[in-house]
Amino acid sequence: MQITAVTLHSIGMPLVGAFTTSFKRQVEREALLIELTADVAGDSVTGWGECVALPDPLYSSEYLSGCAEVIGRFLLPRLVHHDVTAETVQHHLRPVKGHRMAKAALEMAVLDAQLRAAGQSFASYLGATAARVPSGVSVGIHDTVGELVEAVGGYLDAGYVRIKLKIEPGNDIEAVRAVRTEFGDELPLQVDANAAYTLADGPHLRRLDAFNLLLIEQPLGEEDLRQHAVLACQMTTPMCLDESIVSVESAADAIALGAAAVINVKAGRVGGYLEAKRIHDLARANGIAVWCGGMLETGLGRAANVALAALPGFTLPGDISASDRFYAEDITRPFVIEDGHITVPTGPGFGVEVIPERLRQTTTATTQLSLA
Ligand code: SMG
Ligand code: MG
Repeated sequence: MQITAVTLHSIGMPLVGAFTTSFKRQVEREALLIELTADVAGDSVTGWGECVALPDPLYSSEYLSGCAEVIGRFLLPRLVHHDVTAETVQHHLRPVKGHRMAKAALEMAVLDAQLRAAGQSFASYLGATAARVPSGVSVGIHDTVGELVEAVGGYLDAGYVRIKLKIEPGNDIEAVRAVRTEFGDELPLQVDANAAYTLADGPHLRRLDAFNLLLIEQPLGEEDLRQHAVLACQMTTPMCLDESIVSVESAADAIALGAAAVINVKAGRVGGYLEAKRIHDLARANGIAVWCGGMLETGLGRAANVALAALPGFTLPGDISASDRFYAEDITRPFVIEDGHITVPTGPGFGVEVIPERLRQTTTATTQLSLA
């Protein structure tokens, strides 16, 4: 395809309730959407991408306004004078170091346009095998254990099949104990620290082993692969990495080191859905379970995540909740939870349409990028 126009849409959507992690309390999702129009064999098609970066560089080094700058100034110029396909975007962008979330968003828009032109769904393109995926929910840190237990109860009533508790030093053992006591040993339960601990916390974290958790996600720093391997030997709870896995190469290293028994796959964090698929394939060949993470995506990114999670190696429920877990109103049709599952879209591309009225209501800035 030949790219003919690219518009960046900055939007803001209020969350239905505050979402607190070890690094931030969030009450709104600011997001960056890419609307890309291209000429595909004489037809004009439009595809959409979503950048998963947060406004501040607290989850990872990337941040939203930085991504917008990188896309317009360094990434798009490397695509415009080529006949690009989704499969060659990564190749064209490789000279630019890092900036994986920015690259992923652009690749996503190209992919959506390409699949729409071909009339193919993303799930079928990937080779997805499931028609619906089990829905897990990520529960933020609450002020009191009582409020946390109440929130978990609400999600279980809604049908979520797996609970993930966000933890941090001082909000960990007792929170997990309270949820186990209230909801029993059978509840599929896991925790996510977002890099809030150090290896010196090993003896403390080992206390989590008593609660039969599915996994502990990213207790240590992004660059602490070897330390995660050491910690994994000190605990019986399976070690899962999120922030540390930024590419198929880092996934290969983590597996070889024994730093990850499980991998949280997020397309944005690893530079795109095609790299995410490669990590799925690598993990599957190594007998490592993967599950699909979330970044509070709008319906666009959520649609793509649901298709990714329908690949056969995604053997654990993902952080793929219904749209209303975060948003009263989405910018696409909402994803709903039915019998604990979310249905994989079957329409062309990601299979969802941005609702113009909703885009208008949520937009904070629109930028038409130069193709010169
Ligand atoms: O989209 O359901 C979601 C959020 C899942 O907890 C979630 N994401 O570290 O896995 C993670 C976090 C990253 C975003 S926190 C603002
Ligand atoms: Mg995480």
